[in-house]
Amino acid sequence: MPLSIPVVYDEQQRAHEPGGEIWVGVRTPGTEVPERTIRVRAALEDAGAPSMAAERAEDELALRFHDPEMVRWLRDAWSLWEQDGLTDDPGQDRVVPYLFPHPGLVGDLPVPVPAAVTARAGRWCFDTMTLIGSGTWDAARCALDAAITAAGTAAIDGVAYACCRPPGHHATRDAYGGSCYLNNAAAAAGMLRDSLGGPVAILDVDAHHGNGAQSIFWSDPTVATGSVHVDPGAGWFPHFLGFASERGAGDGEGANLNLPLAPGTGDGPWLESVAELCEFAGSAGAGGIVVALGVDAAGGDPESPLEVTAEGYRGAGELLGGLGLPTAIVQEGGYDLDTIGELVVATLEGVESGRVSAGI
Ligand code: SP5
Ligand code: ZN
Repeated sequence: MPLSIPVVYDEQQRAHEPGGEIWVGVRTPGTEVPERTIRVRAALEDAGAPSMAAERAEDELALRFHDPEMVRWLRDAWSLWEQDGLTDDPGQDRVVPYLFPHPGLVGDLPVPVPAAVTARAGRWCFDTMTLIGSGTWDAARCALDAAITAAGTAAIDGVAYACCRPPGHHATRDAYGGSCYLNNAAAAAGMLRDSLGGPVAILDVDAHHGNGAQSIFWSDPTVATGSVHVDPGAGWFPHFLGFASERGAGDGEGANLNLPLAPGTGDGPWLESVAELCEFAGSAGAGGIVVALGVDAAGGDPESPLEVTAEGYRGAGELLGGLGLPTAIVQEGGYDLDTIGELVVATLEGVESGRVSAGI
């Protein structure tokens, strides 16, 4: 049977060519490449899934979870970098930060927008790995549109998948990093919540902690946030957060759930954690879910040690689909080009069969 989940995709995302990552000061080839979603889309087409165009959302809707100054920077960074001649002297062909307004540097003082473009590059960025080139802004903005379109479709038709890149789940209200610029899943959750008129949950199964949504909705009980990921305490990105003790605050106290797992965990305990995320969505009263679908927890992925199989991802899809709720699935990580397509197909097939089991 062909897959029936609609796939929202926008060609514009290919224009984002990060040109590698600067890690420990060394430019490495990087794994977040245009070929990723080209492969996913091809595999979904082969599986018979129908395509849908992304609709352009109003900026006020799409960008509401980000600091307008950060948005302005993301939009203008490349042209400012070029205008400043930095591509010739020192000869850097991407926007790369060198100085960050670390709390140990600025303390409680207000953080200004620095005059120098080179310094501005660190104002809203938390790592050196998330580079900006000529097509980055348009691609990131289109990824948001794809996620919002999928959420709007899910609210009406039950389920949709946004084949997004660049990914978004590490981006916070006012900082980007981890190969993410704008938080696609957060935008989708806002759309789904408003369309359904009640609380929703973001359930993040990417191998890395979904720190962006955690931070954006930290005090907001209308978007519960849950994430299963490799334990940052075992030495994995994002290192500084993603611990089980982080539970939200104020009105959002208890509306954040982190389930860190040891490296090498594999399908069994990983699926138990996915089931726990599903229960959490239920107890948060979620009337819909956004699945932040990273397939980088798979064995063979260069960015994580979780050793989940394609059958594991199918099982996760069954659990998530089995909730029987309106479901927007948003692509996050997944870096093994040879398996990324089949992993996404397996997950979506699982979602479909889970929904059938739930009587949808
Ligand atoms: C969306 C997403 O999955 N972002 C995760 C980015 C995590 N990147 C961490 C990179 C850490 C350095 N990798 C070095 C690989 C050296 N072979
Ligand atoms: Zn990841």
